[in-house]
Amino acid sequence: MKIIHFSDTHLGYNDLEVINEENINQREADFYDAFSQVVEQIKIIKPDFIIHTGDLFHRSSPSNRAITFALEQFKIIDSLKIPFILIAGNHSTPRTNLSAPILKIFENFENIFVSYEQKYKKIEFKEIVFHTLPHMNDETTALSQIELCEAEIDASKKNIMMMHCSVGASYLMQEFGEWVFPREKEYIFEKMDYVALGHWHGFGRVGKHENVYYSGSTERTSLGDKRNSKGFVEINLDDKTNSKTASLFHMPRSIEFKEISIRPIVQKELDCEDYENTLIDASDTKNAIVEVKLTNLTPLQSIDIQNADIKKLFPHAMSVTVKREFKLSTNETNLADIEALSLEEYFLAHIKEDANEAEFERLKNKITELFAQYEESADDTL
Ligand SMILES: [Mn+2]
Repeated sequence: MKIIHFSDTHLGYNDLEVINEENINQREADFYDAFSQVVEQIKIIKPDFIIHTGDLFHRSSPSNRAITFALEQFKIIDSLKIPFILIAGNHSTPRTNLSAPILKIFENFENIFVSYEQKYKKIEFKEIVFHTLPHMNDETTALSQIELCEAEIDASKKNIMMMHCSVGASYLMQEFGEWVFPREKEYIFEKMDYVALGHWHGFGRVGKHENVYYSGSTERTSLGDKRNSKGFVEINLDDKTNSKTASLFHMPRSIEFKEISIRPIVQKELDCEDYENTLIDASDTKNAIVEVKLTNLTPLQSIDIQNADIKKLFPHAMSVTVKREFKLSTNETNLADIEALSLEEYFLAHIKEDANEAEFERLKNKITELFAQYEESADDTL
């Protein structure tokens, strides 16, 4: 029996203010692309079941575009006649009872099974039971729901547990309302054939549990997430034998991470000690998200080197962000540089980076005027 597990697809997420040819935020489009890649793989692999462990959408009230995209993809999945089981994560659960959970829109598909009502739900098939524990805003309810789940384990079938939470403190995402699975209940995992987790965005096995996995997200929701490998998990379960000894061990035959191809993040460092002569290799930055760190900067250089100049070094990148790191040791010349530089000059250089020429000229006059006024009032000799 084959299961595909994916999670944290965050449809509707957008970032970086880059618009593509179809007038869609490029990062938003990247997330749709990642989802489509998983669906393409599902068509090829033809698993027996598909599971998604939460954060299908980035927000609990997604945009029309995100909803439309999801409905199109779900129609494709539904037509494959493979049962698709989904649970709600913290991003798709409304924080108040006033708004309806978005996953409700999938209730009318024949092969799609959703669990979003902040309580345990058992989704049962002939040979397998999916124990779903969607995101719950209230931790006290959560404990009673875990106990319900435990009571429903069916030793004559395969048992799969699905949750969107942190297991142990090492998987905390520092997000509002995240749910930490109680340590004293972790022994339940051993009674399951596989425990599918969502919430943590990197693929990986959880601690000492050999059958407990995060599939990770399908894209990066922050540039701080430097992991370049994203994808889904393919689980092969042995067909259950009736012998008592076999049921003592709940170990899937194989668990394999399948990578999809996502936009790379490339980090570059530019040492400003010898800025003029530094050669930069941009050959690996095509369509990439590029992060450039300028190091050993002096304050004067920081004004001279504008972000626009750095961006020109990577003409084929999707986006370029610049981080500035100043030289730590200030020798005499540097101190002189700082003193020679007025606050007004600093400020003007900053404005110049973001404004176009006409706008800069207009602002420049205003700024000069303001600084003149300030200097007058600050001059106590008057
Ligand atoms: Mn998430």
